[in-house]
Amino acid sequence: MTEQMTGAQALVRALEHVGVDTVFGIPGGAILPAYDPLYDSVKVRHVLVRHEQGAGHAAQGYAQATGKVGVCMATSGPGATNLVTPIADAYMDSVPLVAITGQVASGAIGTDAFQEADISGITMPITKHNFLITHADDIPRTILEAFHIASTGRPGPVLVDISKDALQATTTFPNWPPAMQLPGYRPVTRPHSKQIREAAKLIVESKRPVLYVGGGVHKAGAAPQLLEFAELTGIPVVTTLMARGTFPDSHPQHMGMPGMHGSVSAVGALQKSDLIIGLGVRFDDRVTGELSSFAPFAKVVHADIDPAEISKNRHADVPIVGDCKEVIAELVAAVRAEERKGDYAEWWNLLSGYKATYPLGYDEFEDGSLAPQYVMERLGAIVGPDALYTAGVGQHQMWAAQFIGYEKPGTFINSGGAGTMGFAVPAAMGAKMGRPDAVVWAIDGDGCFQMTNQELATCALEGVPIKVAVINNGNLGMVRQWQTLFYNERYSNTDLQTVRRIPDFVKLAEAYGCVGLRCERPEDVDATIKKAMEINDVPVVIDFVVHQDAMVWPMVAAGTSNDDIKYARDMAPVWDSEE
Ligand SMILES: Cc1cc2nc3c(=O)[nH]c(=O)nc-3n(C[C@H](O)[C@H](O)[C@H](O)COP(=O)(O)OP(=O)(O)OC[C@H]3O[C@@H](n4cnc5c(N)ncnc54)[C@H](O)[C@@H]3O)c2cc1C
Ligand SMILES: Cc1ncc(C[n+]2csc(CCOP(=O)(O)OP(=O)(O)O)c2C)c(N)n1
Repeated sequence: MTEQMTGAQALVRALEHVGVDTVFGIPGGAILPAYDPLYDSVKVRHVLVRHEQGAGHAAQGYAQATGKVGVCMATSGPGATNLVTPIADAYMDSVPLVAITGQVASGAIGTDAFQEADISGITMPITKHNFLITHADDIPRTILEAFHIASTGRPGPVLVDISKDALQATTTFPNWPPAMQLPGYRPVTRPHSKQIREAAKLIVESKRPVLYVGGGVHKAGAAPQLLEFAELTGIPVVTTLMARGTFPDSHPQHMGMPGMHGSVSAVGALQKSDLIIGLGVRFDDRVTGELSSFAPFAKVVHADIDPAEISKNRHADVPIVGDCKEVIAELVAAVRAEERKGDYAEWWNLLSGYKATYPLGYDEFEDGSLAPQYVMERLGAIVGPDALYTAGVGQHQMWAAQFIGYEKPGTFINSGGAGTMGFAVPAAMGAKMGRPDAVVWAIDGDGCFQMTNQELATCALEGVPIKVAVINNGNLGMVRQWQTLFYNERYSNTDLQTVRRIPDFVKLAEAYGCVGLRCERPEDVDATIKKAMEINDVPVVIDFVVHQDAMVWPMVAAGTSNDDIKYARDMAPVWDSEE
């Protein structure tokens, strides 16, 4: 049955039809018509955030915790431009997001009207697709299309910009679902069988294969298929920052995370391999290091749902376009069908040697101050593998990747491609709203925390009891680390002075209606984490005051070869690049 209503009412009705239960946003003039029917919706909960950037990251956290599309909303002009960072972040990390923005009335577009910004133009290069709607009749179909595009194929952000007059005009709500008009959009999910057979042949013939596993494997929901494939073949596995937990850290075939701050065994597994089987990975520069010297002996099988990724950075000898769940399931069948079996004994000798000789580790401080890596280890041990962890960007993010220990897919949610400081707190809020049953920890730096901590007010008011571990080293630590290593210890503008307790994070937490705790000594870490775990009615912030000189190791310096990986400062090269 068709029904007459305003464009704004049609928008809310369409959101209900596509299954939206949570929208993060802030109202303003151009989007105001939409907020009126939103007020009446019993299906859609609108969460009033404190900054639109928080709305975008919360929607990302929600999306990554639930596998559904995250939704954020803002008004025109500055409201919309405040969403640009999370939209770019979602684009880089392939997060399904729909951002809905109000636009000035269609007749005023292009006149520098009050709060006008060409947000569809601005976000053109950072969205999977975007729409500008100026007719109310187009709203329901476009919403359906936006959700379809965001969530299928390679997931990504879609912007829907709606002029104020379209929201106010009268329209007829169509029978649901309306027909989508996306003739050119047909993501390929089934891999080509010839390519699969070719890959299986290379796998059994190779002597030094490695499974290079990325965010696409988790997005495909293919962790069980990956486990079966890895155990069937006995091939070592590395998981990128975006795939932590997709293969259990505790599994004996897991070599760890590759890349700039990866483990020696994972970097070595790629660098020394004769066959890289890349599954849902981007051959990102943080992983390859200097591209021309990356994995010089390896042939490459590369499977990705987005054909544009294949051979983008590294030539693929066997390109496979498809969904990783189907790709891996078919690889399992194809390897089983091969009469031969790979012999990787010598390869395992080499990699086991790397693993035993160069485990992840860190130095304690003689003055008894806290090592941040120890905090991560204890968090992982006490909180356990069922929790969701988000992270900001910097040293704490890398330590969280290295030392917590992930056993389950999707349990580590962070900003990989864009590296957006301020991601952790709002993403944790969104994750907790999507998965209220889960314990959600935000691991943040003192720099990052000061970018978006205002969402703690939202958490306290909306009853979202996240837990925040601020790794407070008083500095923009990751930048300071680069200054230590590459700028002669000239610490230009990286001292945040939070050691002087400005702001005092405990008092700040209390001002936001949260519980604030402080921990400065190793012997207090367990008790403080346990105390935070016992508080489940309000958000908790722990100010972990750590030593400012802790560094992230191993490290491949930016732009250099993976062959130059340093296990620790002033240590000789790990291997001979000719080997
Ligand atoms: C400070 C800092 C340091 C970093 N250091 C490291 C590091 O040491 N190591 C590291 O690994 N990363 C590091 N990163 C992250 C890095 O920048 C990249 O974000 C990351 O390496 C990319 O991971 P990925 O290759 O798994 O690709 P993702 O960005 O996760 O991309 C996923 C790929 O899978 C594809 N895909 C999506 N869905 C499917 C599907 N259903 N089926 C098949 N394919 C699919 C997509 O098309 C895409 O190509 C760092 C980031 C920061 C901020
Ligand atoms: C929005 C943004 N601005 C600047 C940077 C550059 N940057 C990367 S890490 C970092 C320091 C982060 O400091 P902090 O949050 O204290 O974390 P730490 O590295 O000390 O753990 C900076 C400034 C960034 N990634 N994002």
